Amino acid sequence: MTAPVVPARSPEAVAAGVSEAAPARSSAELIRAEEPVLAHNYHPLPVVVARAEGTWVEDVEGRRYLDMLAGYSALNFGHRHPLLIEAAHRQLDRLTLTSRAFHHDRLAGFAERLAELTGLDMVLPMNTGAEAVESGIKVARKWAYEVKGVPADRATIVVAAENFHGRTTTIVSFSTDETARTGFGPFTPGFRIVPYNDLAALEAAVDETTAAVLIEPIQGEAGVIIPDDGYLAGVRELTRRTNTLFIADEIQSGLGRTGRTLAVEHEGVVPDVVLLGKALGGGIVPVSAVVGRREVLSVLRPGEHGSTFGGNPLAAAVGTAVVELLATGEFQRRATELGTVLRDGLTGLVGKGVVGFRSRGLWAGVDIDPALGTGREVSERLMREGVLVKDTHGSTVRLAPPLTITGEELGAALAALERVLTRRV
Ligand code: IF1
Repeated sequence: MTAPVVPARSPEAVAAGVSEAAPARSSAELIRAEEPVLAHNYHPLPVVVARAEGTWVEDVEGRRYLDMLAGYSALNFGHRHPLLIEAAHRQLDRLTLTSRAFHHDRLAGFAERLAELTGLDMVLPMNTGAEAVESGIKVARKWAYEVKGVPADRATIVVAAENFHGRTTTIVSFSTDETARTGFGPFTPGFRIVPYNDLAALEAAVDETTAAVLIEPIQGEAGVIIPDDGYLAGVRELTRRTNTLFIADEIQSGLGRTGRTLAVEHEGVVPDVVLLGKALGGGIVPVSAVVGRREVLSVLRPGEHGSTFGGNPLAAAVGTAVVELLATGEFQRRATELGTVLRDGLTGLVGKGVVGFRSRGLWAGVDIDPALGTGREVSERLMREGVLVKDTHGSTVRLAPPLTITGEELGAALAALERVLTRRV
């Protein structure tokens, strides 16, 4: 079954969805209009999304596409999940922002439910993933000075090569991706970089100055790189033995994506700190959080850290609804079951344009035969087949659909990939 490309609807029908104040412009006109006025920090596919529901997005002209990127895993529950939209609407009609200069009636519940979901004790609510990472770095350093006894300003944090933790100056300070770093120095000191999935290298890098090991349980942007069984357990053992914090960045791997609430659960590991973001906001508002052991987050005292929007009522209401959705286990089950369909489908394409892939749950990094084109070229061909994906590096394409995807939709996406790889459409 091919993903239906709905014929363009009448301009009047399309315009009906657009506010009368703004005259309806075509996709091409909107793309052209962006050029002089929008920073060119992305090279988007030439599709202009105007509406979406569940696994499907629709462009300005009414063409429909299967969304196999899901906002880089920020749309785990699909576009506009009805329960999440309802939670947002209810809160929009009551209270949206107080700042944390005052309490509000949604924050305790959000923190309680999020702590319970992760098996940890305390929550520091922030907004974007990078803010959660930055906050985790600050808390780890303060814990090192006040609890571990590292001399002032000497704390180190060990990270993995090929990491992706966000785009702030400090975070790109420890990136190994020249594109993400070049031109943004000077950089923040205090980080040591070791090869991912290498416990010996990690052991050698951790010493009495080390506050934390910060890693992704599965490296997303690197191409869905899954470490060997035992790596995460090894990191846990090493950090416990050396009184070092294990900080797991689950911003992309967490919240159901791999078939578990957190990816670390595949090895039964409980980190000292978990960083969450993306899908925590239900694809509606930016919501992120640092969730950790009491001993760690207790180092923060009034006035030492903060954020205008961190933990705001609308974010807390949506975040609470997201946690309630995850508490049912439905999305984790779907990611596991349909992950098998994805894995089997990709296995069938190995040797037919796919040279290799890595997958866990509904998350896959697919290495395309470079002879067939770059990841970008494959993404463009898939777009013309009604499927939206994003390439990572070179000829690797990432597949990360909403966890609400049906077996039929997943089959349609895999069929489109096969057509693109075999018929050179
Ligand atoms: C972009 C991909 C990139 C993340 C992990 C923290 C953050 C991210 C594991 C920061 C964000 C996003 C950022 C976005 C594209 C996407 C991404 F890996 F998901 F594909 F870039 F590498 N930790 N990842 O994946 O969260 O501040 O963005 O909320 O920057 O282009 P954020």
